[in-house]
Amino acid sequence: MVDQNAEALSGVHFSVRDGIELIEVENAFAKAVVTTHGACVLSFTPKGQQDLLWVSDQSVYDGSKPVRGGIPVCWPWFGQAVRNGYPAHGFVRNQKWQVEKVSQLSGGQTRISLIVSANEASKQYWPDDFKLQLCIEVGSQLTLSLTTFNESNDPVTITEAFHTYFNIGNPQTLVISGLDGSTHSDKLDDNALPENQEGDVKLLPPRDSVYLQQQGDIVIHDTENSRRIRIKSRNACSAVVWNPGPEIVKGFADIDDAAWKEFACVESGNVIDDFVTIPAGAKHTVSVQYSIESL
Ligand code: TA6
Repeated sequence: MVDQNAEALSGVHFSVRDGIELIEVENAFAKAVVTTHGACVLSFTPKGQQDLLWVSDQSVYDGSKPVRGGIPVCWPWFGQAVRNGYPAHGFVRNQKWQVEKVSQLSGGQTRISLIVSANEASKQYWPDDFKLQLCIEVGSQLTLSLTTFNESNDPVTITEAFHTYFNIGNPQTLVISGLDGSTHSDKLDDNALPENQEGDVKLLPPRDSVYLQQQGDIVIHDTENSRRIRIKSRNACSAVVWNPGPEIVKGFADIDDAAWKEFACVESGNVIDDFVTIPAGAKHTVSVQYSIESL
């Protein structure tokens, strides 16, 4: 249940939609909506701007699966499950997280801290004791910090990502810069060997691209919406760029066939060979900051 003090905080409102809890924030900088189901940020709209994020109209809010869109948290593995029957992108995005604290910072930003710990459901997939904390800061930028506390007696190896669905104007003209020098491979191009990424990346033709050892800011040039979206990250070595396009989208029950044009997934974290090993009793934090620049 939510901390009663949090309820009293101005500009923070708790509600339920179908079967999941929503936390609605409005402060001097922006509006945002977060669900405790998967600790997923569903919306972030800075004052005078369009929503940074995209959520499918076909999303399910009954808690049976992650909401399609926003910023799903992929942990403790990214991508296809390690074993048959295990959920893709890990299990925490389909678990109910607890509200640890909601506070207003001296600058007027709103900070929400959500946690999930090892539980009976997680033990079927992941034997180790852990605590996972997501700190979300809503200001003129949106900042997320995901901290893994290894509470087991052994080192633990994870992969992780913020699987962010950005609201975009036109996939034909969208360009992504800042991936130069990383090692690129694409799931849709089975034959291609990993290669050094040179130059900007377009969203089309459809891609499911991983960029390992990526460094520096990533910028999404959303010219149709007269904006750039800047992604600054800390302790994230990987980026992923995904758009299903008009054919692959048909395999997603919770994405309308025409809606592939509305979003670009640009994900930040540590995936595949960029895995992270956390010593027993230690912790690891990966974070991203999203900001919108008008053209
Ligand atoms: O990050 C890209 C990706 O791994 C794609 O291959 C596609 O499967 C997408 O994630 C969505 O995965 P989901 O499990 O959320 O349907």
